[in-house]
Amino acid sequence: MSLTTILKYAIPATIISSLPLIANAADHAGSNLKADDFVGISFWFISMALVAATAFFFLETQRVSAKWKTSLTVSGLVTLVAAVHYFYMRDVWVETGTSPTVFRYIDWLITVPLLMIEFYIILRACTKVSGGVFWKLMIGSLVMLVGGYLGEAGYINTTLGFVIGMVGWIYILYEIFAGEASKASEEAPESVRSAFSTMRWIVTIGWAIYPIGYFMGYMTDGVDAASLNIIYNLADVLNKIAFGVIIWNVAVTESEAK
Ligand SMILES: *C/C=C(C)/C=C/C=C(C)/C=C/C1=C(C)CCCC1(C)C
Repeated sequence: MSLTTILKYAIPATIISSLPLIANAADHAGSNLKADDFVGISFWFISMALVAATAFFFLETQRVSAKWKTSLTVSGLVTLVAAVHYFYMRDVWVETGTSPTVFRYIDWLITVPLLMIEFYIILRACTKVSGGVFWKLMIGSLVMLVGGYLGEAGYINTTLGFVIGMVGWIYILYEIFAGEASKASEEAPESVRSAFSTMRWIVTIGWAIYPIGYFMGYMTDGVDAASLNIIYNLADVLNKIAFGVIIWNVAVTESEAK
């Protein structure tokens, strides 16, 4: 057996066998989960869905052609990083009944840039796209998240935090709908163009759930901490798992077309 063959099986096997261990490591609060704590239950459900999605995306890298492997790996990293944060967020919620804001934002700070990189990677797999696209999407994400964090954590006025966050998000939307990323996507094959288009609708509609939650949670008396966490949790299923599945679909379609 050659080294590459050994690695081909050893790497996914190691990753996948370690996932339950990771799930267990952060589990201090499990026994305190109450049957009527629906927010806590949603944290549990979603953390397990994220673990399963991670195993799936990593394993499926074996199936697609070389140039699509990176996008699937990145999808798996998004769900892996989120899964680990969910274990900790779940503990904070179950133990204290308060919003795990710090963990939530650390997670976003890692996963949002990774999701943005996906746009760049899938374009790079099939068109000529400049590195500037990558940096613009990165800067937009940072402005969005730093503004939101400063607002939610009480360092600045919540309205100001909201406005700064919105500027970052609108800039990202501009870039993927009308800017350089959008223009580059026009040269891509049909399946990539359609995936790109679905991905940007997720960034529009799926991502809109977070500022709406923020607005209702901090700027009106609309929702309490429990509802805000349910809203953020459900949004993550769409924006992390479903987003990854769309990429998986285009990767498989394009790989089999050859
Ligand atoms: C996996 C996590 C994702 C995709 C998180 C996305 C988060 C946002 C799109 C947050 C957006 C916000 C604004 C647009 C303004 C107010 C503050 C935020 C940070 C909630």
